[in-house]
Amino acid sequence: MTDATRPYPLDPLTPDEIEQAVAILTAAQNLGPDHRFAIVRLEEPTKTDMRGFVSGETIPRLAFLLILDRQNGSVFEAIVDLGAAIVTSWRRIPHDQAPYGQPPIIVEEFYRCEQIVKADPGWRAAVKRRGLTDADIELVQVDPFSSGFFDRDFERGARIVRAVSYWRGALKDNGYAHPIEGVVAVVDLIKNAVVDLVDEPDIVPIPRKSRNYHQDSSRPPRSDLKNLQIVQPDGPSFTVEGWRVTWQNWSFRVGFTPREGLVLHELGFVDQGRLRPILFRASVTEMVVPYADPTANHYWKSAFDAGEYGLGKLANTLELGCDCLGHIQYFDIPACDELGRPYIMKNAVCLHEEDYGILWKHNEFRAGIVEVRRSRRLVISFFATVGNYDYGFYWYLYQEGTIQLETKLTGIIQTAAIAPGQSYKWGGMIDDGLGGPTHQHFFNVRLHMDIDGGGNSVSEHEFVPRPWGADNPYGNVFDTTSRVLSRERDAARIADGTTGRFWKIANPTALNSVGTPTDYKIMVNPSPLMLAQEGSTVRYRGGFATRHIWVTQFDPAEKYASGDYPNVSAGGDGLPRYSAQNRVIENTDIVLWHSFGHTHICKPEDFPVMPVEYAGFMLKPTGFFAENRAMDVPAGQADASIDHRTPRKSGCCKSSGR
Ligand SMILES: [Cu+2]
Repeated sequence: MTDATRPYPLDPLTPDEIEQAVAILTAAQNLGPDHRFAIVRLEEPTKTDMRGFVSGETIPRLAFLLILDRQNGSVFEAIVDLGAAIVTSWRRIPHDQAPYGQPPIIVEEFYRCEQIVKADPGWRAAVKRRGLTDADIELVQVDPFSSGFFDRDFERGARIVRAVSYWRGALKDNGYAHPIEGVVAVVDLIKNAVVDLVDEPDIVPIPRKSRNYHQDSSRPPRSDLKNLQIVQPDGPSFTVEGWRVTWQNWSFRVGFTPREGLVLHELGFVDQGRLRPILFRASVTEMVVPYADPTANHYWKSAFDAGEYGLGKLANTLELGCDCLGHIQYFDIPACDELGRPYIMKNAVCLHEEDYGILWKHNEFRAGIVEVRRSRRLVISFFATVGNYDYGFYWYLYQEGTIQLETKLTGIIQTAAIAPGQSYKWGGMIDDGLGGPTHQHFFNVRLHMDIDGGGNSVSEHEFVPRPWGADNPYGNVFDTTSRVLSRERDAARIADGTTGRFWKIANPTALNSVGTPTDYKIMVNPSPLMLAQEGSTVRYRGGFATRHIWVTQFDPAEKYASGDYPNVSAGGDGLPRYSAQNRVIENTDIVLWHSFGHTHICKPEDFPVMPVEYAGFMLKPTGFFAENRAMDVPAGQADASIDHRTPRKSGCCKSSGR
């Protein structure tokens, strides 16, 4: 245990620590006004380090810093030991050698890109050919889109974005209703110049119909919605001490990184008086959105929103009553801006409880026993806005031991201008002259498993009908196959709903009440894989999305499904590379990675802002506990939220005789 003045080893860096890390590195490496702090975060201790910590060892507080020299494009990774006040590692990243790769796009580049584009005579001429005036250009929205990679001279080793533009009638006008088709400026953010310009010969008119969503501009709101309040008069059932949360036998620690956003550390469940580990660390390490339109404005679009922008860096400040309803506990996240100054991301992570319908129920008519329990779940979430899209990441913990991740996809779709009288070949029409290109969204969650501590193994199971025979005389028998995935290459797997294929993560040395290894199963949803062709650059860059399940032997250097530097990378890094080592993954320290997503065919209902689409998965106890672990949930605990002024002695959830 730590005292209150010292951070727990997994706690995010404090503002003071961020300031110290920046100062130590700046002095040691003589950093100047052109150096940018692309990422500053805790360099986390490993599971082994943490076991040492529990038995009394001290763990140094380390900061990881990613530095970009915007003068010459050099990139450096540094580790600073805060206790010793020294730089323990300073390494140049060979971004100029294949497979290349760049730090994420930083906020100042969003603004710089717009200035560079609008000052470029070629681009100005191209948009004027489409009917824009100098005054119109002032209001044009320029999106610095991560560029993808096609092995062209101006891409190799360069720090580029591809800029697409939108006409706007006013500053608050929704530009995505007015795409400027056929014009793409490739902007080199080190040379501060447009290095390539696409200006298609065929002019598609810019759709001018306004499609806005902000409150002053949209239709009058419906008037028949009554007030809904969530009341917890006795306060919430969770306890928060620093970054540690306990609730209904669950225990975990909140973490946060610039790239991943929310991280759950040391997630476990107290069972028979013992805290039993389940996950050492869980986070979404990448997501990619490849587009399926081959034309100039779209073929290269494949945003890797974690590695090319940073889900944590783009986290929203959440608002009570709007983003979150009920009794909310917010976490403010210490962060570092690109000039190396610490700041606080207010209300970036939200923690609250939700009623979730029925947990379990039985109505025994003979004896007159009616027992029903209401389910409560703990929600820990954050929202990131990456350009046009907004993504919510919601972890749910349930009282009987289930863990769920639900991602929420909303915001504004990418759009394309369509010539009058034509339909959109590569997507769906959403309004006159306006289409939405077909695309996919792939998330990848990294689950560093810790089922009951010790080594873990993953097994694959399927349901198969048993042939007729002496042991199946009525034809009703079917079997569940079981095979342990023993090597990494054998563990890059595809889901199959027709056979109900599923995977268990077990601790082979911890036996449960019926004598088998304790385990959890991962329940994956029907979910597409990458549909881009073998040999396409997006498939190579987003290789993690070609399989639903990957299992790797833990290596602290293997943190992200797409590798360390997906931005302007030729690809090949991340899970396909990790997995190709074919290490042993049986009864050892393993990481389970799951790719899941959504294939999005755009439709009128997606505009001007699309209603939330969901994707996700669950981890369920399947032999981890000795019985339904929620049998001890009390009856009637929801009554108070119905009417707390006159608490009922017995209510609908109570056992009642007839
Ligand atoms: Cu979409």
